Amino acid sequence: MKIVDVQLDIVRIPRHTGFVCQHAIVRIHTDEGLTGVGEMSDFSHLPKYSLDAEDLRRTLKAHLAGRDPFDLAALNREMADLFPQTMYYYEKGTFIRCGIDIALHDLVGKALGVNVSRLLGGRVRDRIKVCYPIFRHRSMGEVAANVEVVRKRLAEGFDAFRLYAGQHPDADEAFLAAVRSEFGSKVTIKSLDFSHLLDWKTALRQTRRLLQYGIQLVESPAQLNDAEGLRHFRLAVDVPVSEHVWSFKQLHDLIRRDSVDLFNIALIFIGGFAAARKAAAAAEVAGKGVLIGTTQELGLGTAAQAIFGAGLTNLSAISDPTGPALYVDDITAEPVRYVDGYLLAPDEAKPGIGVDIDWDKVERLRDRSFSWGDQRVANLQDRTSPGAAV
Ligand code: GAE
Ligand code: MG
Ligand code: MG
Repeated sequence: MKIVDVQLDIVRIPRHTGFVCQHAIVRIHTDEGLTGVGEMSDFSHLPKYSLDAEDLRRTLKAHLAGRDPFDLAALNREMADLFPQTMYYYEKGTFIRCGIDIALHDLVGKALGVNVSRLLGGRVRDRIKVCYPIFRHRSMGEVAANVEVVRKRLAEGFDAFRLYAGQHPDADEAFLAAVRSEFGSKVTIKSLDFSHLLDWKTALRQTRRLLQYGIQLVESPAQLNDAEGLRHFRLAVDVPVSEHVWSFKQLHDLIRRDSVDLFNIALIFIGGFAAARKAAAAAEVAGKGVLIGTTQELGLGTAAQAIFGAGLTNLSAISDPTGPALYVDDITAEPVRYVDGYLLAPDEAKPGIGVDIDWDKVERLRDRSFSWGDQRVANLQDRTSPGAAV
C-alpha cells in the first residue's frame, strides 16, 4: 500500500465560552482506496502567527507520497526532522506531527481491520475520568458565571473540575468557597492550573491560600522551562505537582531534577501516539504518574487521546480531555461519549481510531485559512473571547 495524497481541511469552531479555535482535519489517501484521518487540534494558541495551510499540505504530500503507511517508526522520525521539537509548550510542529501520526495509525488500523488500541498493546481500561475546565478569573464579576458552569456541568455528570488560577486570587478564592458551600464533597477540584504565568514563589503563596478548599494537585506553578522552580514548589507543598510534557529534553530535565510527581501528557503537545507513549514509558521508569492532558481536541482527537489513556499502566490522576463538551459543534458523525464524568474510549470493534467523520459538517465548519482575530495576549492565554471583562 502506498500513500498517494494528503488533504487538509481547516475548521473553525467556537467554544461555549465564546473563544473560537481552528483545527485541521488531515486525510491521508492511498492507492488501495483506504483513507486515514487525523486531527491537528487547536492552532489558536500563541505564538500569534499563522501557517499557510496549502504550503503545509504540499510539504506533507511531498514527504509522504509514495511511502508505505506501515513504516510508522521511520515516518515518525522523519516528521520529527521536518518539524523539530523546541522547548515551547504550544509548538505548532508537534500539532502537525500529531495529526499525521493519528492519521497513519487510523490508516494502518483500517488496513488490518483492527482498532488502534489493538496496535498499541490493548486496553487496561475502557473509560477515563476527566474534569471540566473553569477558565481563569480576571475579575470578581466572573465568579457567579463560573459557579453556574459547575452547576450546569454537574447536572450533566461532570463532577470533577479544574481551575485556571493565578490572575485574580480573590476571585479564585471566592469561586472555590462558593463551590464548597453549594456542592460540598459532591464536586472534586482536580487541580489549580497556573499555566506558567507566575514565578514559583508567587504560585506557592496563592496555593497555600487555596489548598483549604480541597485541591487534588497543582499544575504548572512555575515559569516555562523552570525545572528548578518546579522542584522548589514541589518540595514546599503536600499535594502532587504536575507539568505538561512538550519535548523530550524538557521531560528529561524534569525527571533528572525530580521536579514533579505527575506528567501531563497529551498527544498534541508531544507529537502523536509514538511520542506520547515514549514519554509515558519514561515517566513510568522514573516512578512518576501520568494524566492525559488536552488542548481541547474535537471528537476525533479526543477519541485518539482516549485510546492512548486506555492503554496506560501508570495513569494515576483525573485527566483533562473535554473538548467535545466545550465546543458548540464537532466533526464526528456520533458524539464522543461522556458518562458520569468519564470519557468512554471508542468501540474497540471498530477499525482505526473508531470514529466516523461527518464530511458535511466539515464542509459547514470550513475556514479558508489559518488566521487570527483581534485577540489580545491575555485572551489567548486565558482562552477567553475578545471583549470579555479584563
Ligand atoms: O494547560 C492546560 O492544562 C490546558 O489544557 C491548556 O493547554 C489550555 O490552554 C488548552 C485550551 O485550549 O483550553 O489548550
Ligand atoms: Mg495545564
Ligand atoms: Mg488548546
